[in-house]
Amino acid sequence: LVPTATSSISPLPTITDPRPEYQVVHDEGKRTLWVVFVIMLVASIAFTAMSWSLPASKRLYHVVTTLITTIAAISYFGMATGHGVSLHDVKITEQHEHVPDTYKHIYRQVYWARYVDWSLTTPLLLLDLSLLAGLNGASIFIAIFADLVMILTGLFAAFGGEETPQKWGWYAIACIAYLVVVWQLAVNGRAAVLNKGTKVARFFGSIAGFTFLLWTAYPIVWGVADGSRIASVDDEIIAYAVLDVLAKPVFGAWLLFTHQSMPETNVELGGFWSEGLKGEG
Ligand code: RET
Repeated sequence: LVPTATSSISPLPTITDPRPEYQVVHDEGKRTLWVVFVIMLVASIAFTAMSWSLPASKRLYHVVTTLITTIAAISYFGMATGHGVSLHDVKITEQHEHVPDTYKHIYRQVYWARYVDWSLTTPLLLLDLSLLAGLNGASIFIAIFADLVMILTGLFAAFGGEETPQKWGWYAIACIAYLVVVWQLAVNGRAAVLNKGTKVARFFGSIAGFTFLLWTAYPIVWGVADGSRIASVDDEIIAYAVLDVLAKPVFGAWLLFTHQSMPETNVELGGFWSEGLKGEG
């Protein structure tokens, strides 16, 4: 690379890279986004149908779970049509001997719509699990706010600059917040659910364990795709698609069908939830 006139007087690297690298979505990724949109839509309709014949007081899990898949459907519609995505300018300094350093530019698409989706849906998923466990209000509050810290700092990490502590610093903060979430559910959730009997405790152990494994895969995918850019944008879309389908429609169907056949999972919220609503009794 040939140094420019300005770079010889400036101590900073100059942008001389004439051909930046573009890491963007292709047909495969776009198709995947549409497929997941349809899956989320169908799941939302199915979960709504499942709640139809139930009294309002028994619809709590249905309402929360349908909201989760509906928000995901909206987010996937946005991403499939090209919304909720930005071109993140990644600058990497390239050092040269004798000539001034230059910047290498990589432009990678970041789907920030995911973080909007997650900031709404992961608290709702935690609410489902917390209600199932009979977790106390203080623990639910801490879990949900730690979860919001995790998602928002994850968003900052996604737009963090290279060669500064930003990206991996935000990532580390998000991981600590994630540990707080896990702690609330694994320690306080497990203690609370014992009051609901062994059947519910066993079910909570399985579905919370499934959730823990899935959720832990997200920061791994993030590290490989957004963090180190080893995975292409299409591969990233496919990886999150698989995880999202498992974490929302599959999780939701498992919860709602089990709830149907296990009355011990009922949540009593009394008048706060359903007083005055039709369909009681
Ligand atoms: C990020 C990156 C920063 C570190 C951590 C993360 C965790 C994300 C998680 C997301 C879960 C999403 C779900 C979506 C619903 O379908 C933000 C990726 C820890 C746990 C369950």
